[in-house]
Amino acid sequence: MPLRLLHTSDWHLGHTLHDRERDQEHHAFLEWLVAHAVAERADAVLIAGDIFDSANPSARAQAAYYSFLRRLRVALPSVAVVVTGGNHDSGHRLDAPRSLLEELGVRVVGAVPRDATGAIDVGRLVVPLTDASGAVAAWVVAMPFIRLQDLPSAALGSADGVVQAVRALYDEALTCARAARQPGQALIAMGHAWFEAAQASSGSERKVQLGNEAALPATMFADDVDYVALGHLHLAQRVGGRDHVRYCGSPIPLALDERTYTHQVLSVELAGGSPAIVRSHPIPRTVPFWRIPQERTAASLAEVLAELQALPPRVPNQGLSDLPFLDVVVTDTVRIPNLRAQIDEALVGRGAHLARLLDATPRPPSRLPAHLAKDSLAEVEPEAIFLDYWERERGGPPTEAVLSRFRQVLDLARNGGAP
Ligand SMILES: [Mn+2]
Repeated sequence: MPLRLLHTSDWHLGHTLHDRERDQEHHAFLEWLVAHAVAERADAVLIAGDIFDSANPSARAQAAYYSFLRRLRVALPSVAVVVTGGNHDSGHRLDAPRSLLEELGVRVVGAVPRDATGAIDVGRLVVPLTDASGAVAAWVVAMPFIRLQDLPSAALGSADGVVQAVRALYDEALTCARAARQPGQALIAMGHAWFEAAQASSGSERKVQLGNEAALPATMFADDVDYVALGHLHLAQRVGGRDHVRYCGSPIPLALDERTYTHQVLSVELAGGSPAIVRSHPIPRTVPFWRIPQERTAASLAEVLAELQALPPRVPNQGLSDLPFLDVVVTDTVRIPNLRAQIDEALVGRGAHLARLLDATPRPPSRLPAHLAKDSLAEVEPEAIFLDYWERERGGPPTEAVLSRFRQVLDLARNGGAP
């Protein structure tokens, strides 16, 4: 009987995007995930880190996590869940309810586990999975995000040393799993790290110690590892061209630039010895992400305003959390002084929420000396710096009233702030 797994990661419960909460999107995703796990008759759900957006998640974010675990259990009583900690999580916070969650078939490895003597407890990184008949069908190396303090200090001197030490820890855990493994049982690894040649998003993945300069090689997983469920990168992708070494990506866009991603859950079918069959299931997006201009990379203010005015009107009972995220980029020939006000005005009554306004209009070059050495700074008049700044930011000189107010402020500053 094949073993069916669902692979997900990087939920970032509690996330906010440009000050907007994501609770509703997360709620819709978790409801979908329960239904999907039932439809797939999943034997296990693997959650590869970054459950929460922060180490100190809100009560609401924690409630979303725990109520998901319960709903899944009620809907699919035989399902196993394996949760590992990511770089955003507090591993110890995830571990705190570990013994309670184990009663519900949820295995948690939040932080790299240690025994009573303080040594790494490799055995606790290895979790058995049972199939529908109750027999052990797979062994999972449930590796959480590895922090520098988890590694021997001698390894920390170089990126190479860090990579070697991380590999050694994976090797130890894989060796432990291989020792337990019987013929016909699958071997699975989980990880929350940066693997080489992986494609990152521009903003939302925090550069961690295993960043570009210390990426892990996909080849560290030998051919006997049937599937590697990775977290950390928000774009779903294969690693090193291997179909069974995968990032599943985040379930919702965590940055405006991630709007083009196909957010997905991976379903993995393992049948005794044959290669894993991996299928991708797109997650329905409940809140749209729009960018203006839509079809082009650059548009003038007039063109942008025309597109904004063509947006659908706001429906009377549409709350903020229902409104599409809107990313507006203006690329004009001169800087527009009251750009934000013009954009806001065009959006009155439209069914979209301005998340970001970027003025990509090229700034004229500064006329100030390129490098102001410390001893020459005194030679630059504050008013010249102010005029240069104002002109570049606002596209023209300040009015007489603004300039006179600037001179008053400067005078105050020079006279020690006395009125
Ligand atoms: Mn993440």
